[in-house]
Amino acid sequence: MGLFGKWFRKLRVGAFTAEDMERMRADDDELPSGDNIPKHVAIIMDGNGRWAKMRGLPRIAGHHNGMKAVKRITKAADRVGVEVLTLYAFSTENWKRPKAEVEFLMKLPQEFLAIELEELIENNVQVRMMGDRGQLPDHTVAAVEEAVRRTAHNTGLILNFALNYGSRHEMLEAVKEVARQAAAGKVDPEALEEADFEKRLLSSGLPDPDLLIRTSGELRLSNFMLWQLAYSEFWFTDVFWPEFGERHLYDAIREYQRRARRYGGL
Ligand code: V07
Repeated sequence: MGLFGKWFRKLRVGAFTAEDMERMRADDDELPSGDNIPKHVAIIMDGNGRWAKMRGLPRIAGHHNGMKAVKRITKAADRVGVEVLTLYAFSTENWKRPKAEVEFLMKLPQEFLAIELEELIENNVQVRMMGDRGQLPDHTVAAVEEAVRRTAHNTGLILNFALNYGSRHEMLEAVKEVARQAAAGKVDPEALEEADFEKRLLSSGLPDPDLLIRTSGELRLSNFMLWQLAYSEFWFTDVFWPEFGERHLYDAIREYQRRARRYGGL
């Protein structure tokens, strides 16, 4: 069917549903607005290596261009009023990659912050990190902690990097802490509530993600925020992360808004 065939057919029979009207309005303007902007957007930034391979470039070129997308999407998320942006930068499984690639990846936080930290501060962005600091190189931790410290009092967008993060590990650590307290007689196991568990997760204090985005066509969670994503909307795209632009984020958010409206109407 042609570009307007779908609408043309409906025009002829004169039957626009409320949903059609919404979709046509949303297609018109780029920037999502109004109610129902997701407060917390979480993104699995996949497809950097594949993007590079398709161009005959080394994988690290893909990671480098992925970093540019981080800047672009941080600005775009801030612009539409997202309050928390969580980005999966490095998983606990990523250590299995070739040593040289891991070493390159571990320099990216420094490189990113050397270029962007001043602007993040100017824009009132609060940088956070979620993950196991123990196995990370000192230079990586130092750079991230400096950014966290220098932006701790900012009140704008929370830019939360999942770095050496794995959800099962995160939950296991929370369980161990609760179990230690129970063994010490400090908590009654029967009286435990979700909140007692939640406050021991690395995302403690943040709202659960409203919207999860994964790029590059993979349809898995890959050990990312398993507890926190229990009620989130999922949005997948074939676009590789280095090519992910404002437009894609806004498409995802508009789709989220559409779903939220439908759900709210029930
Ligand atoms: C990384 C670029 C984005 C695509 C995914 C893999 C490669 C930004 C950071 C970062 C992390 C912490 C921080 C500031 C910036 C980053 C890694 C990889 C390991 F405080 N991009 N990016 N870290 N990539």
